[in-house]
Amino acid sequence: MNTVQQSEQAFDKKDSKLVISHIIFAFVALLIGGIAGLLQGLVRSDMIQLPAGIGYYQLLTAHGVLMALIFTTFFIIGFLFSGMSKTLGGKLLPRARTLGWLGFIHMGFGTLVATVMILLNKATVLYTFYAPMQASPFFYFALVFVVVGTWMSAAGMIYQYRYWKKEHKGETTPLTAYMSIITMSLWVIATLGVAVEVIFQLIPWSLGWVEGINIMLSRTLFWYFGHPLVYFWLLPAYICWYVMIPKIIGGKIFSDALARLSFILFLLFSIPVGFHHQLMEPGISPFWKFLQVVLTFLVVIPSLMTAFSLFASFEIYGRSKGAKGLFGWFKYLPWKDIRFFAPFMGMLIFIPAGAGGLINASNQMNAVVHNTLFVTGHFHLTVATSVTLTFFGITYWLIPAMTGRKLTPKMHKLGRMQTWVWVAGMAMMSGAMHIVGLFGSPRRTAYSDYNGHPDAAAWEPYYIIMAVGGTVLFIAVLMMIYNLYKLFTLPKGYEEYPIGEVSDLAEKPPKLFERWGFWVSIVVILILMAYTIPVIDILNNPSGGSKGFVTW
Ligand code: HAS
Repeated sequence: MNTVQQSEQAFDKKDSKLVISHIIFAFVALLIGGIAGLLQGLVRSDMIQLPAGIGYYQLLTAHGVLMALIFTTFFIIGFLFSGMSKTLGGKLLPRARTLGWLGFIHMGFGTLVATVMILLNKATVLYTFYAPMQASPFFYFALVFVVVGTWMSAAGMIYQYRYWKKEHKGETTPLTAYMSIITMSLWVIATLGVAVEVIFQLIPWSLGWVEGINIMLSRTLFWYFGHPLVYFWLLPAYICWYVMIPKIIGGKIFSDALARLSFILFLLFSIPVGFHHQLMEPGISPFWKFLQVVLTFLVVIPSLMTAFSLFASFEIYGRSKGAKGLFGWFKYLPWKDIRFFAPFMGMLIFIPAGAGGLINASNQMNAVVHNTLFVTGHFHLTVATSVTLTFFGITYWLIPAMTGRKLTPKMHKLGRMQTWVWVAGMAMMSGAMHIVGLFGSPRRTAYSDYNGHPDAAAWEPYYIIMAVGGTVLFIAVLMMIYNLYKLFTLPKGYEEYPIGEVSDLAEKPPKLFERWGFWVSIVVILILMAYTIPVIDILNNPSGGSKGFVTW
């Protein structure tokens, strides 16, 4: 079946239900996380005081967990299931769908328990849940449910993929499905680290079965997971940029092989780089930090390839319409189409966002920005703008495609307004965070005037801009929730699930790209190279172990 025929079929009803449930759950998390974000922004700038019984760090934990971990994961899994269904046979196999539902139930249950624990103030450990801050064991059990749920969903997708491969011997896997499998493989390999941390360190320690916890080991295991986590967020956005955007603008995918290669490079290089989050920590020798920084710069390459490919798709399309000059193609892009506009703003903002990442990754500059609001500014541009705006852009066609409805010009307009408000709010908030971070203002702290210190006084105007930006962003969250509701009330009709076709000039991807054994072996070798000796060092020089602290 070719890609054009696929996109003209209505979506399978049972699959729609699975996908929509994930998306709605994601947006509920976004709304609650958004409320926490608004309040914490206002507290941080000293504009409001929280009522007794609600703590700043409690809000910060709710915000981080619900936005960064839950909104993203539910959205991604729903979106990837939709792509697997669309491009691998037109519907999910019953077993794949069942695994998807089991995953959803586990993740949902884990999320509810974790949220209750945060609301009860028994898990105010922020979204990175760093030891020695110690949450209730229920919080850690809840995390296990979430992660095990994602593994079930991954198993469902892999099952669908393997079945399709058996039925289509020798055929190249459709690009969307191929990218989804890489995204989920990256996730499964990465979550092994945090699973070891939670099951073998945090749970026994929070239950009081062991007295001390090896902090260095727990942080190293966390960041082994924590960095590929950011690419787990990014890759689904890249699926949209590589596969859907060319179709939406009326062009073609520049190169299928280049797209696949960039995803393989993410799989290889996104995991053995966690130390770039620990550059300022003692206990890891500079050589291993250096090695992981080199690998960090290698993981930038697939993003540069993506930028190249996107520019090429835009330019080839524009020129086919008669565009002249270096940037003449720009005006041929469908600016009024929200399916394009929101992800495009995400791409545009990914340029400064990525540049910030390069600053963070450079050892000497990391010493300036680490643990400051600069880093908070960085991840609000990357995950909270480039990725999130792309997810919003996907939502605008995904919901109508799932529910048999048609986007209207009014909906496109509402979407564009929402996007502008988000961009304006983020420009203020993240811009101020970047600047005040360079002035030394720390991240992860409530408001303090540091006993009237003049340096801290100079930060105050930026806090106000952050709070105003955060309020504008909250309005944008409400607008998005309203738009989501409107998407379910659109007139009945047909909205395509946009799957781009590959340019006629592009070469076929080599068969080697689907030799999973080969690629996973390289991943394992790279992980062993980057981590074996440092982990042995950490185990050989245990810090004595720390007892748990409840600092809130
Ligand atoms: Fe990062 C910290 C380094 C990318 C998220 N990062 C974080 C944290 C988060 C995060 C959440 O090395 C905080 C964790 C915590 O709580 O402590 N990051 C990088 C590097 C990259 C990078 C090198 N980060 C991301 C992405 C994220 C994300 C993506 C989420 C989705 N980051 C770091 C480091 C730290 C860090 C350190 C630790 C800091 C510390 O000290 O704590 C790179 O992957 C970035 C490469 C990107 C590019 C941009 C390519 C541009 C493209 C757009 C093209 C545009 C077009 C449209 C075509 C090189 C693809 C243009 C059209 C026109 C008309 C102009």
